[in-house]
Amino acid sequence: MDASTDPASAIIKSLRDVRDRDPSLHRMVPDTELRTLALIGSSRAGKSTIAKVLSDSLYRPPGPQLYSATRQPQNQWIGGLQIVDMPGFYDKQKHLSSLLTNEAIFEQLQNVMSTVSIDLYAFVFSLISGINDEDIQSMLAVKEKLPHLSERMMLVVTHCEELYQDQKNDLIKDFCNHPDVVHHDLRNFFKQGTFFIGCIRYESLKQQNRRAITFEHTNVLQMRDLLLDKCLKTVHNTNNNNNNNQQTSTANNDVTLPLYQQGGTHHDNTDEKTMKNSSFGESDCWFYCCHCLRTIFSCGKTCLCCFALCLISCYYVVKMLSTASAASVADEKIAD
Ligand SMILES: Nc1nc2c(ncn2[C@@H]2O[C@H](COP(=O)(O)OP(=O)(O)O)[C@@H](O)[C@H]2O)c(=O)[nH]1
Ligand SMILES: [Mg+2]
Repeated sequence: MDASTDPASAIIKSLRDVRDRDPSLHRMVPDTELRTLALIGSSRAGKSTIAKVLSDSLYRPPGPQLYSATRQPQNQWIGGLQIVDMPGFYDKQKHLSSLLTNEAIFEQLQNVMSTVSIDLYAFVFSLISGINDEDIQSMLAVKEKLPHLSERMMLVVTHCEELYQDQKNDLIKDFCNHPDVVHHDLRNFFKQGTFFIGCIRYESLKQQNRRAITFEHTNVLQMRDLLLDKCLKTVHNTNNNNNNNQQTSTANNDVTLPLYQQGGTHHDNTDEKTMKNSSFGESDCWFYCCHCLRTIFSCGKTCLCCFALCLISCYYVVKMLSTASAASVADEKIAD
């Protein structure tokens, strides 16, 4: 709708004026703070809206829609924070022929993971539909196919613009006590915790309800701040080299470019490739040893475990060789 004829515009404008007078209310990410956040979850959970709200707390959602809008990974930048917005599982389309299967979405995710180094993954679900079977099945599928992401996985609940803190606490308790969550130990999969987000409601805008809009926006600002804070504090530890690569490329922040055309974000993400087929956890010592066996030849880096393993192996090899040569000397003596 044209801003000049849109009755809610004046309310949004006045909120924007107040917000922009105090920059601490609407945290922006410096270009030098390089992080990547991936948004995954069921279709219509609110992933694309999160990307918009992180960019602008006063984002105005469109009216209700029935179908999924995101068809392929979308790339968006907020300063140095790159947000990868994935198409949702259990795609909803008008024509069955254009439906994206869950397998196709996993393939897209694997492609992204092998191209971009992701610091944090947000599994998104909507408060509106409650936690439904599609959410649980999607969580289980992600946990099963990509168990190593647990260390970098957080849960984000959308549509929380009207919630008070105690209601959020109750939601977390309810989630933890959900029979499937308990049965599959899903709670432990989200090692980065639970976060909440929302946006100004379409209905409040439609009704030009200044009080509701102001209340929702105040909540959105707080939730957005906490979520951004989390993004900035979390750096995936194998990311250091990649970050150095990125440092030189942030000037190329064209948010309209599709994911694979973003200059400078194409990392050599062999770590992800290795982990894909690994059943070891990241914090597991053996994981690092296996990791070392790969890196020891390429960059010479190794860990103490591998170093000790090498020493022990060398000791036994030398011992075997000396026993063998002693035996052959003894054989020769006997033969003489
Ligand atoms: N009020 C409100 N509406 C939301 C929120 N998140 C998403 N929506 C609405 O829910 C619908 C689906 O959101 P979308 O971001 O496209 O979901 P996606 O398929 O996961 O990307 C849209 O109509 C959004 O406007 C939220 O936090 N609060
Ligand atoms: Mg979307």
